[in-house]
Amino acid sequence: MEETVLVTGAGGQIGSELVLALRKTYKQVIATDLKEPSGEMKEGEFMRLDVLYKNGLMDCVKRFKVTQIYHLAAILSATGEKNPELAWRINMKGLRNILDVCTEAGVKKLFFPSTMAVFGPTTPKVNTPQYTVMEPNTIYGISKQAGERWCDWYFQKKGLDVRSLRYPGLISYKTKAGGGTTDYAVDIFFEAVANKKYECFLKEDTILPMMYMPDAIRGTIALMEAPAEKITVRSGYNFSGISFSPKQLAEEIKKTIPEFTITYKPDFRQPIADSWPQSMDDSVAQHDWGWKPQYDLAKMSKDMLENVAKKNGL
Ligand code: VAH
Repeated sequence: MEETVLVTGAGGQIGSELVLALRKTYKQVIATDLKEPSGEMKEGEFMRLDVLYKNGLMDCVKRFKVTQIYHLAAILSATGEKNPELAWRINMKGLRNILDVCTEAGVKKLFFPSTMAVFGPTTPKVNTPQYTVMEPNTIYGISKQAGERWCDWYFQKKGLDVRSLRYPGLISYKTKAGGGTTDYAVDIFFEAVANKKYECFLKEDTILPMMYMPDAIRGTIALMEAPAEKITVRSGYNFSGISFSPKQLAEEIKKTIPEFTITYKPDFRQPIADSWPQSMDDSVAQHDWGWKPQYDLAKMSKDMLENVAKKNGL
């Protein structure tokens, strides 16, 4: 049967690259978002879609005979702390609408983006296990932890083939990150190339799990295309790439831009970062569906600087 893929939140940091990657494999990939598309996504199928409007979602799924959904629409950690009600509504009601449309319309597979933010200050910080204490203290993390529980329930009780990854901070140059606590690791490259300096909103020794977007996109599609019998986790797989601090990242950038300087001015995002792991153990993902990252800190930094420079016409 012909596969038709629907992506919500397609204009975001992950969505804008995931749509392009999926269009290399699938003939019909419908990119949807609340805001109009930009860049390369203008060329393909796009629909304005509000995940809070269930009837519109159902109409779209039935009209295009959607067989898979990647549900990326969400409010991230920093924005969520400023707008708790909005974050809870979009992250929870939006997900419930998606889960119900999938089961009522017979969508075969669903991807749900979870996050390392489902862990909290009482979670072991180094090599955080797949199964451990989870007491998130951000609305974003609480909503994603509840989302994981809903996804597992829809799998157990309704047989929905839903799959999920606990993303670390994602680094990309095609679309800037929006509203996250890990955004410094994206902004620093653009500032380094444009201005040779950056004021970081986290402390220099704040180690966080991160991943280069090409690894994240490849792993996401690999998970969705793995045989169902290999999937043992229906809440969210720990998913990790590289762990580093702002100081370590700045040192790596200086290898290419020796005159680069960094200053530190921690803001409201510091306590959010302090509540998260420093590294995650993703051995279950490695075992179940063969996950293995390809980018380390040096390779990612080099690729980012080259591509940000190209974007700046340098
Ligand atoms: C954020 N980039 O900072 C997101 C991510 C784990 C962090 O989910 O909120």
